[in-house]
Amino acid sequence: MSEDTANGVRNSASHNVKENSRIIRVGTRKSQLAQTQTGSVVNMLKEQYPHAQLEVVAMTTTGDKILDTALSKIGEKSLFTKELETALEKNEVDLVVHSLKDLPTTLPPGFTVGAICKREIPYDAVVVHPNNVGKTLDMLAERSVIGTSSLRRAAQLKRRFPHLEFKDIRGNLNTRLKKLDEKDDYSAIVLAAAGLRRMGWENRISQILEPEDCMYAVSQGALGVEVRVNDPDILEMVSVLNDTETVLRCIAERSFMKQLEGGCSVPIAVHSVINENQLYLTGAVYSLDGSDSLKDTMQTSVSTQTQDEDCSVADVQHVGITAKRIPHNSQAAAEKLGMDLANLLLSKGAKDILTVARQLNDSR
Ligand code: DPM
Repeated sequence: MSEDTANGVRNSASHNVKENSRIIRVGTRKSQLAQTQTGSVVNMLKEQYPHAQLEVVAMTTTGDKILDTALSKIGEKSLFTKELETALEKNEVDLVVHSLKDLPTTLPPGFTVGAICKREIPYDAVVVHPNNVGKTLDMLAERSVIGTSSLRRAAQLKRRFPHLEFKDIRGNLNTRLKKLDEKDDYSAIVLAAAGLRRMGWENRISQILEPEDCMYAVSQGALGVEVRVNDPDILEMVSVLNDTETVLRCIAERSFMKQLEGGCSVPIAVHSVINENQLYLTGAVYSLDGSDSLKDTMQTSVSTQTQDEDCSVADVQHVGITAKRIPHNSQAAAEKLGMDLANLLLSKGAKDILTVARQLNDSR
């Protein structure tokens, strides 16, 4: 008898997946970062399921094609995900690996995030032009131009470093570094440290931005695995990738953003920590120039023990996440924390700040 059978129906369903009677196709975007991220998830799955047959399918998405327009201007939230979801829907692929920060807080019906892997460093990093090696943002000359298309980064950094100017820069990581190094348009650019690390470019980081300088984006640094809601085998299979702390922090952060009705087109930033069973969430909203802002912190109790079995509440979703094995009460508490914090900021006028930011950004 296989050891799976002891765990009942749910696991015997996933028997097919684990014991190589089914080929599992993993969808990814074609960029080097996306392929690296997908490769790391495939390796983690192979470690857990040495007999599984995993195949990577690489695709180009709209977001990869529109390289000249700022992300915040394109409007379409599912820019990097739509083509991959279509493939998922048609059973051409069985799971898709994303940077969780690129996944909208509301997924189209039929899809869910079945796993969130242990978070990489979530902070933003400064990469300087070769002429500025060794410098941090405060050391750069008056009116130096910093490249970023993130409204969130620009708003916070304008506030903190008023001597600097900010200009859009687009393209994948390779393109951005090239634009920085080979021209004299930018003195420095700001990118997610996680992406740089995954690409093996950590040595280009001249400064990691602390939360006082720049708080990170919702889910930054975490990888999410999107699956079909109605594919219990795959859902069960990928659930081994879930990292409890990352799942709870990302649920709280995504819930905060969802309640604020935010996306890429408004400056929203977060910071979260779990310490001795307390989940702390700091969230902020900014005007585009950073002059106006609201920021607050709230906390809730959570349990970070993983559970082998979570049958009773097996497939409950929280902000698009179906995290088997992670204590359900804690997921619900994390989701409530994000909503409560958003409501607190809304009661102080967050809506006005975001509405103005959205209008200004649309008319840029
Ligand atoms: C989103 C933003 C950016 C990406 C907006 C933000 C940055 C856009 C820019 C939602 N997605 O962060 O305020 O700088 O023009 C993206 C990156 C990663 C995932 C690259 C990056 C890698 C890091 C990760 C683009 N999406 O932010 O430098 O896994 O979180």
